[in-house]
Amino acid sequence: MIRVTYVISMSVATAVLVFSLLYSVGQNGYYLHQVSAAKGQDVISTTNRIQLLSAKEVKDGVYNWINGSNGASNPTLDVLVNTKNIIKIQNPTDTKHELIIDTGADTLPSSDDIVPNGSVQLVFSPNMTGTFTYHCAYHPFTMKGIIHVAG
Ligand SMILES: [Cu+2]
Repeated sequence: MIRVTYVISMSVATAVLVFSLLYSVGQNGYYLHQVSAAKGQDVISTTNRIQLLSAKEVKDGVYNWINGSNGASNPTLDVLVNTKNIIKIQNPTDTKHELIIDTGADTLPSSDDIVPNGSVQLVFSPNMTGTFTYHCAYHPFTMKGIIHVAG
């Protein structure tokens, strides 16, 4: 895991995005999805926490998520509350995948489709701590794990 810390000085008096998704799809550019927002918070520093995830065909037609740093299958993801947690996902397989985080929100944080040989960055900024699950939309029984949101 690579941890990049930098300070953003922002005077956001009106609205702070607390659940937001920012992801890039290959060379196609960036998309911003706002899932929910809270008012009246000032963000004076942000720690970016970067995790690497990859899809892998572990046997014929069976896929797992793999920790890009240590190779663990369907790893537990550790993210921080009120933080831009960047999950970089690579898909070297020949089928598409979609990472979905089961937060219980009306709109679940999602990578959208990650095409074969594609890569996506999912930026997950949770506003509450807790333990959630994540899964692949296409392989929910073999590509799934736990995500901890710590304070
Ligand atoms: Cu999948």
